[in-house]
Amino acid sequence: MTIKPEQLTLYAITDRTWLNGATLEDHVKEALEGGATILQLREKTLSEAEFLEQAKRLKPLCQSYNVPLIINDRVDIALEADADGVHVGQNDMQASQVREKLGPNKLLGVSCRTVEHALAAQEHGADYIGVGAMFPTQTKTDTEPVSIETLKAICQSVNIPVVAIGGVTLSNVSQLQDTGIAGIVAISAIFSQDDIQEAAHNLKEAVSNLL
Ligand code: TZP
Ligand code: MG
Repeated sequence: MTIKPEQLTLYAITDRTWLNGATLEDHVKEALEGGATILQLREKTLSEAEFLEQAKRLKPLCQSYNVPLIINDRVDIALEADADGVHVGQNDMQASQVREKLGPNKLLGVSCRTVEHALAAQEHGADYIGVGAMFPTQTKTDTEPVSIETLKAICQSVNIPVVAIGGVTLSNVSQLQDTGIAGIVAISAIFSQDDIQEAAHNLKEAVSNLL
């Protein structure tokens, strides 16, 4: 399935770290109210059953905002929850295998750090590509930074949309101007903030101004 670039303007990825007693649905609703255009459920600590239940709870919420729900890593959970797609990294299931399991009607996103990764992902059926980490981040510490030049080269080499991820904040988002991205991905710049809705709104405005 293809995704419109404008659906990737502000890509929010969930994180339970800052829930502080709130539910993930509460936080996601705030991000959606703030204007997130696509949402990824990323769970690194839940059991399989809990992950699936969480995905099933988020599905109608995202649908009510007309926002695609993407599941991190787990094709089986995406299919069972009838999510809109899956996002995989270079160390997860191969993109071609994911596409085969997903069929043509779901979205597939692939994390890439090089032009070679990006061309392979496109060839294997990816609908969009995530590139990063672009800036230092506490959220994922096992990733080396990707240069702005590499980001630009990736955007030029593929004909599917590209989003920039990793350490993106209101203060550095302008550095992504003229790279060719369709949007930005944020975890902490949205979900660690006291006012999630306002954080999402401000980020979206900043990104929209440079696209
Ligand atoms: N992949 C590359 S960097 C990253 C992921 C999942 C973390 C992004 O989180 P943040 O808080 O927006 O830097
Ligand atoms: Mg992964």
